[in-house]
Amino acid sequence: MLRPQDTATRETKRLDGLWSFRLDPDGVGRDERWFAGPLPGAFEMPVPASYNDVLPDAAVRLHVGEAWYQRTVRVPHGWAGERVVLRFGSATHRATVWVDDVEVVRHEGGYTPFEADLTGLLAGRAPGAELRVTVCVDNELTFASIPPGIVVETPGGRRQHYFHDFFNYAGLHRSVWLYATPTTYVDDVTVVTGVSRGPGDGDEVVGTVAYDVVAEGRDVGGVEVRVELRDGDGRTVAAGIGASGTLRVEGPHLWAPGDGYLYDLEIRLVGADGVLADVYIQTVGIRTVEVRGTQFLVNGEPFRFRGFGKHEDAAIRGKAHDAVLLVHDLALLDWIGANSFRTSHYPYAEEVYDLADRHGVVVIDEVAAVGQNFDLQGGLPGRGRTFGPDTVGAAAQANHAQAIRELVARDKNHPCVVLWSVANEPESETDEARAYFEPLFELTRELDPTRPVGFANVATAPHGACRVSELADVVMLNRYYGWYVDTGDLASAEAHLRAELEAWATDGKPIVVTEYGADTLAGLHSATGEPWTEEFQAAYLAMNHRVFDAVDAVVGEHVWNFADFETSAGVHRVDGNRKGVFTRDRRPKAAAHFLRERWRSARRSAPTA
Ligand code: GCB
Repeated sequence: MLRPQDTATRETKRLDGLWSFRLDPDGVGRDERWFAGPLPGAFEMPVPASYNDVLPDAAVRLHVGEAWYQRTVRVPHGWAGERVVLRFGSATHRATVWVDDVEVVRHEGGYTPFEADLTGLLAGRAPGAELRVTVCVDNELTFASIPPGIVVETPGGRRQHYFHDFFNYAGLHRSVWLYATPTTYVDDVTVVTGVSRGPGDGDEVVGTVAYDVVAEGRDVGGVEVRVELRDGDGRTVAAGIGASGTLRVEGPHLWAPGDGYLYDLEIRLVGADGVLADVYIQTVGIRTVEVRGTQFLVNGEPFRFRGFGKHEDAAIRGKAHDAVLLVHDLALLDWIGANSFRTSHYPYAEEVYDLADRHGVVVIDEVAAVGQNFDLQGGLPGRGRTFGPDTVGAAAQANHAQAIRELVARDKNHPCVVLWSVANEPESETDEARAYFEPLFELTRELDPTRPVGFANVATAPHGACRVSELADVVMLNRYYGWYVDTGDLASAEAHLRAELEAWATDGKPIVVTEYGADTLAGLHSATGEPWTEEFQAAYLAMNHRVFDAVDAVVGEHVWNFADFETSAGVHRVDGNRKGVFTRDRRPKAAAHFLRERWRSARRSAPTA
């Protein structure tokens, strides 16, 4: 799905700011047709934001069910006769949208964009019409949703339980847009890049950009697709005619970790009379990704992942996309010498990938399939296995497949994305898990044959027991030796971690340790390095690194987590999860300085690895 864009033929209007908002604890809004007029009893709510922590009110924070947003918007006068689209960056976890009294779109899944074409609805209206946009957002998690959850009735009201370790923030977390395109328009583009040596010309490198443009609309039969690839200085380096083709770039400036060089692919639809029907610009990073044996190669060079599992999380804002935090977080990644992160445990805002592209930061892109494991914290004793007809079954699998489709459709053209993660720590040692995941791996490869696919394996499904890892191209392991097991006993932890990694290495695939970490209370110190202290976090990381450095197949280390983050309340969580290397407000703990030493010196010796 393309992004809203301002070009010679397109215009955008962002609908962020204060919307009217109200909860619907009794679920009556639809019957009472709250969309049909000004939202009754509403108060202000900023967009983008999670609604949970904006007000000091437990009823809002812990609300379960539907919540309503509304605002009016004027369609710019100049858009008369254009195709007009309403687009949501996300609505967590599902939404129904009305424009005036008309339902225009429904969407399931809390972390991918969706849109409604309003052109038909606007037909016959005077230019500059005012529209009432109403969104009903539902935060309930069920066995069918991605991620799963269960709602229980308690004396205090309905409560949402879930099996993942981050707070169930909800609302409109990303920008809402109204945008206009011509009625004949570029609907989609896919680019796949390659790098080869020029034929017969020795060492000369040739980049290839295969493109596939989908045009739609009223006069689509009467337009020709023309593309032009421009380098960072605006010079045209290749051009093509036709909806698909392959451009050759002699001596390309490759996109590489630490070197986010981008080209612009300008796509034009041109009518027989030479008139420009539409123009859209797609950024392109020329690079390759490949798994070969135990190596993960970017542009044919071994790449080692150094960085974090992150979260979209901040005080008050919850999971809102926030440009200030985005720029700051990427600057902190650079400061600490990291080259990559995982979008644990859901697709992030599109702006995050844009910046990662431009900064040469490598991304493992994860779908929101987290907590598909009833054995873990918050589990449901006695409920049996996670995957099955009465639990996470066919409906969940269909939603999971759709979430993968939307993820790949959204992020396929980002050079920063090098690996798809189809789940985090699912039950994976059972036949049912295997049957559930096999088609999802196939689907991901079918949608994108160019990137490896993996999932983050949980400690309770070690090598030999896990039935899903053989489907993966890369072994991704979340391991907490020294924290959840061998707590505080780093000598035992080291032996156990090493034994396990050596076992996984026999599979002959690259291993990325996608999580290792220890809860650490900033400011807590101890001369003897007790768990929860800043000294322990650094010693714990050092132990892990000794093991990683001794096992050749380990090609990546992602500390859990970049920053402290909010979770649901629980006896193991003190104001959230404290495994951050930075605090929630992004102050470095002692471990940050320790990591900086290791990662910056690695970067000095291999700037693009
Ligand atoms: C995990 C999960 C992550 C948790 C983390 C922890 O394995 O993947 O979501 O937050 O452990 O801190 O327990």
